Amino acid sequence: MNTEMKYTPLSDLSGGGASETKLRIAVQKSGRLYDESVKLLNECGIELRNVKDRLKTVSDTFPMEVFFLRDDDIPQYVEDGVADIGIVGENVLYEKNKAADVVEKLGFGKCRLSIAVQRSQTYEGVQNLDGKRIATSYPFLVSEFLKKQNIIAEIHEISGSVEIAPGIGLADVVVDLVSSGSTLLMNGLKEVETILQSQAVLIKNKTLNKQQEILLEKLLFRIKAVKKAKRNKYVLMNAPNDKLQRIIALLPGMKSPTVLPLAETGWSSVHSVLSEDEFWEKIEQLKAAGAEGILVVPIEKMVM
Ligand code: PRT
Ligand code: ZN
Repeated sequence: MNTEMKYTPLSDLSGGGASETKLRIAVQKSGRLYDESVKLLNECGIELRNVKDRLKTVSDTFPMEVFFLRDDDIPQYVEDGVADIGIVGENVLYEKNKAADVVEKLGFGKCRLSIAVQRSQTYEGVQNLDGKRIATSYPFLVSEFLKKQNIIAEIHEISGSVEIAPGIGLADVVVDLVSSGSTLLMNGLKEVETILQSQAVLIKNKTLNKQQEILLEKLLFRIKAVKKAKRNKYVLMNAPNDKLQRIIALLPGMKSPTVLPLAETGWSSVHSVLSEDEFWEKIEQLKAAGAEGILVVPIEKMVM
């Protein structure tokens, strides 16, 4: 274990004297993961007190303490057990190479760690990286990648604005996070290889006690219900009774669709749940099968 303390100790943060076990979670203080992390906790019924500019806060609605930290420090805090769990990008987790378990992928903060070269440069494969100077904020992941590919190259660690390195003659190649690709484009670079696909994950310390595990299970149950709800929509429609069978056959539902008689004789209201992946296709099929007045409603939680 790395005993070197590179970050500000939070030892006094976890005090407070309360005897009740609290799950201590580390989330990004500000930046790309902050809003979604706090939103996810809220959607799980975990409301946080005075979040603004705080180093830590507590929830009144769940036994939880929240530490707001730089994302780079989160894996270390979780490995050390200063925080029990954390929300961090896979890119940071694997770069820091700390001992923490991934509990759940959270579906936000999606990006990829990619190799990019100048647009004018020809790139035929990883062998082209041999002997090159590579600028990156991810020296560990890059060196692991190069080792696996038997490539020897020079890694230059830069903490920010990696994309300008080739333009100022600092490097031939960059390895950086990409989401839309516009940063690379604006800097005359092209993406040629992906090293890692990344998203925000919930991580946990390897040795949680029984009570902490129970609280984590509770949280995970809620996170899964929130995630599932986001992938599904509640659909209501009217249908003439003679077309019900065809319509029902198109609908999956949690058990089977709900069918209720309408005030108008010969008509029914059909309710069901559709997954995002097949949503539009199903709506078209339902319409063609005779469904009318189709309403689509978001689902807040989905407990199976
Ligand atoms: O202050 P702190 O250290 O906590 O934050 P930070 O500045 O290190 O990180 P931050 O807030 O920028 O990002 C936090 C996490 O968001 C990252 O570790 C990733 O897991 C995730 N994420 C998702 C991204 C991106 N998408 C992303 N596009 N992080 C950074 N970028 C940057 C990238 O570095 C590049 O500069 O955005 C640019 C590329 O974006 P496109 O859309 O132009 O391709
Ligand atoms: Zn960071």
